[in-house]
Formats: sequence, C-alpha cells, structure tokens
Amino acid sequence: MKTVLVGVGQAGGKLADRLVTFDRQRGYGSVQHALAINSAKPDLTSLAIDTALIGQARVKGHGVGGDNELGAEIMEAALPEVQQKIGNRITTQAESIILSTGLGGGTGSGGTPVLARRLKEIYDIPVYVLGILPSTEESNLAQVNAGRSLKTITDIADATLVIDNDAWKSTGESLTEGYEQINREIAKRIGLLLAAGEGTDGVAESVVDSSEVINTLRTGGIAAIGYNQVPAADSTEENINTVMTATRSALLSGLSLTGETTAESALLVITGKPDRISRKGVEKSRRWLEDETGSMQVRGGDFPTENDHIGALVVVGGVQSSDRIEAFFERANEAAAAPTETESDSEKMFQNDQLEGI
Ligand SMILES: Nc1nc2c(ncn2[C@@H]2O[C@H](COP(=O)(O)OP(=O)(O)OP(=O)(O)O)[C@@H](O)[C@H]2O)c(=O)[nH]1
Ligand SMILES: [Mg+2]
Repeated sequence: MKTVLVGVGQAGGKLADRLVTFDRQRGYGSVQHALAINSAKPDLTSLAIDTALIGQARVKGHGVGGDNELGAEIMEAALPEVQQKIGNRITTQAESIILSTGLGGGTGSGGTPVLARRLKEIYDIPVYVLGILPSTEESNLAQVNAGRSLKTITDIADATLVIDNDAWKSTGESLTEGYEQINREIAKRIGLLLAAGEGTDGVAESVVDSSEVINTLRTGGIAAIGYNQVPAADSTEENINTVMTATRSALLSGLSLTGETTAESALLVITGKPDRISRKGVEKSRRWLEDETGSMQVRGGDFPTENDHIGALVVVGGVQSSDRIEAFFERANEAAAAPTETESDSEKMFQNDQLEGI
C-alpha cells in the first residue's frame, strides 16, 4: 500500500523515521514520502526524513511541554503551511496517509487530531493514525493527554492503530532503551503490512492487496497489529503447525495491544517461501483467528519472502473489547477528574466520559 507518512511530535517523528529506514532497507518502496512535524527544533535535527518546525512564534522551538491544548492551537495556526507541505508529497498513487504520534505528549497528542480532521476534509484516501499509548508507568498527565487525544482521534481517523508502550518490553530495560525496541518492532510490523498490501504478481497462490488492508480497517475505531515468526520445516506438509504457531503467537504475544482483545475484523498475512506455506495451516489459522477474536470477517493472503522462517502478521480492526484500552481509559478518567457515580452506558464502547476531547 503506497503511503505518505507524517510524524507529529517527537515520538511520531522518530517512528516515521524508523519506518522509512525499514522500508528502504528492505527495498519495498511502500512509503512514498515522509514528513516529521514538531514544535521542538532539536527533536527534528536528528531525523533523516523531511521536517517542518511549527509554532516558533509561540514556543520558540522548545516544544509545548505536554500541553496538548497548546499543541492543538499551534497545529491549527500552522495548517496552511503544513497542508501545503503534505500536499506536495501526495501523488495520485498514494493509497493512504498515516499520521504517527505519541498520544501522551503535547505537540503530537494535540496536533494530530487537528491535522487528521483537515486531511479528511481534503483527501478521499483513508487517513490512519498510528498512536502510541503511554506505558502504565508514565505520568498522570501522559494518561490524560492520551485519553483525550485517543477519544478525539478515533472519531476522526479512518482507523487508529494503537501501539501500547507496555508491549514488547524486555525486562530490565530503561524507558529509552525500551522505546527504541518498540520503535523497531512497530516499524517492522507496519512496514510489512504496507509492503504485503502491494501484492506480488503471480508468485503466490493468494497474495494480499491494499484493498484487503483498507477493508480490514474500514470497521474504524481502534485497530492493533501483531507479528511473530518461527523456523520453517522443508516440506509444506510439516508446516501446518508452523503456520498455526506463528499465527497464535502473533496474536497472543506479539500484538501491539496487551491483554485480551476482540474485534470486528481481522487480516492474516503469512510470510515465507511460497512452497513452504501450508494452505491447510493457513485455513486452520484463519478459523482459529475467527474464534479467538470473535471476528466474523477474517481476510488473508500470503506475502512471499526469501526468509527461512514462516511469519504471521495479524491486524485486528474495529476493536470491540480490550483489557488494556479499558484499563487505560479507567486510569485516564481517574486522573482527569475525581470519580463520580455514573451509570454504566452500554452504548459507549469504552468508558471515557470524564475526558474532554481535544
Ligand atoms: N514507542 C515510543 N514512545 C515514545 C517515544 N518517545 C516518546 N514516546 C511516548 O510518546 C509520548 C509523547 O512524547 P513526545 O512525542 O516526546 O511528545 P511531543 O508530541 O513531542 O510533545 P511535547 O514534547 O510536549 O511538545 C510519551 O508520553 C511516550 O509515551 C519513542 O521513541 N518511542
Ligand atoms: Mg517533544
């Protein structure tokens, strides 16, 4: 899927940068252009992608220090310039725009909803957000910022792929080392998804194309992505269980949202050498995914690679229940206001009524 990538804020910019590196190293070419937008000058200079400094008149290149209302105002004021910079990078081949951001800060958290809203007004291609959820160890401010931002973004974006900063952490790592690890993991998953969506003519029995990615995400709301790979056996027959194991671990331990997750739709992409991918294994895996996620629509296909492993890339769309998202909103609500007695509203997907949108 040909994509234009826009990183907003420090984490957003770093992620966009890592994704471009992954895409270029593998020679996929799915990311057509990338731009990092921030109100903090030093955070932009370390990036290899194009950059745009905004809000200089207000914050003089120092960032907004977690004030996401200021982040929203700065983006609003910079829209004409930002819009033009993005517009110059969107060709007729672009199939989606992805905004990446850390939801817990100020510039990205406040600026991303404002930018997404404008881009939705202008373009017909889907606008997706790759949003990083703060770790449970982060401050109350980060939780409230993220709660307000996520609530607003899910109403605007075509889908919001949530990455939990508590996923893929190795024990004993510092937060910064942990971030780098997470950035690499996200870059790999998103990079593979975009590349898989390009299809490869005639090589595999069933290749994925971008419409399958778009249709999986069409359910809107929150989405998550998982990946895992296991060594492949030589024969297809022996790989029934290999495919199953890769799929199970992609969902159960490789997903970008920790905890149990059910969803409206899912996509299963199997990577590896085409002659080793067991069709029977793929069928079984899709049925397993259906049961496990409660999804009635599991799409899928192969992504042929030269790798000796068989990998499974799983996307779940329209997340209906998630242990992590529920706990997150609970914490953000508590941090935003003293808890009051509220009637539970079964219509609301996630309890977030204490939070004001951005
Ligand atoms: N995965 C990951 N998360 C990060 C990284 N850096 C920061 N974060 C997360 O992103 C959130 C937002 O931080 P920043 O991106 O630094 O904030 P910002 O958008 O630049 O906003 P201000 O600094 O307030 O202007 C933090 O609360 C962390 O949860 C990173 O490199 N990787
Ligand atoms: Mg910053």
